[in-house]
Amino acid sequence: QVRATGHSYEKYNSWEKIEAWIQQVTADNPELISQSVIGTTFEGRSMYLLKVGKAGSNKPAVFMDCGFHAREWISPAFCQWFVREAVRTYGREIHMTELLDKLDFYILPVVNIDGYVYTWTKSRMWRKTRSTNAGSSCIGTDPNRNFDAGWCERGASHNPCDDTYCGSAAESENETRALADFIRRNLASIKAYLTIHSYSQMMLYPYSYDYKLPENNVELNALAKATVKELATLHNTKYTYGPGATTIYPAAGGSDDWAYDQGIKYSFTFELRDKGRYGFALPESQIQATCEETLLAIKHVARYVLEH
Ligand code: ING
Ligand code: ZN
Repeated sequence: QVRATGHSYEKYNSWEKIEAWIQQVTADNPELISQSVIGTTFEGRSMYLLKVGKAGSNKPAVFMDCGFHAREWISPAFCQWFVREAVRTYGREIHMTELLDKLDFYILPVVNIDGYVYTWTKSRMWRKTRSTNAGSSCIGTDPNRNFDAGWCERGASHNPCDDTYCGSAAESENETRALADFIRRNLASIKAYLTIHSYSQMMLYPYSYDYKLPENNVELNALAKATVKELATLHNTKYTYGPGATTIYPAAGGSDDWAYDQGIKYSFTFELRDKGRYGFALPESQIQATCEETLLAIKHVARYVLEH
């Protein structure tokens, strides 16, 4: 399907290959995919957003992003896998067909493109963006500490040299501002916000910036429980689930908490494989199994959202 770009769904792809893939998959599937650019990264790269779904009016939408953190390579691999499976199984598999007929998926394949490029070219374990910081020689802000949700109150640092630096202000980064602006503009249609990270095998919901619980926490807990059960049916991969603050750690400024407080009542952070054996350096041999099981989870959430 995708030719001559050197792109492979079973391998990790450089940004150059992902960018070529974005153009190719859009060109090859005009009935299902349209493309836009929602912003520009600090280093000037275009932030592409794919809208995946059968054309229709007033459709609800699910927003999903990948590649917040540069070193979490399995995350962009999953967004690519998801788009491929959407176009490959539309009209062939009843559930995907119904999902794409009735809702749109907004897919942001890589949020932190500059950081991702840096992990390919300079330092594999880089996490943050690549923006400069006034008064410091240290580079980058943690994009998942940069949202206006209890910004920098806990589990985040005011020191630009730290990996969890919250930035000079909420939405100080081009990348987070572009994402937040898009969601604000499309709040009427976006019913779910899904953000894909690694690693730990967890399905997290708000809140992470505080120990309070979301108003629909009973529903979110039940949905997460059913979703991780579905995920495990494929390869018996075990996920834990719960509110971020008590399930992983308290951390302010995350995108899921921010999206939830904007009124998006189904907001989840997924932490994909593994649980630490390989960590961020998950071998390519696990891409297929990881993406297949995660696809089950995402389809489960989307179906739930459609029915509620
Ligand atoms: N984990 C997330 C992080 O940004 C998280 C956990 C989720 C924090 C939601 C805050 C809100 O630290 C990884 N692996 O990045
Ligand atoms: Zn992350």
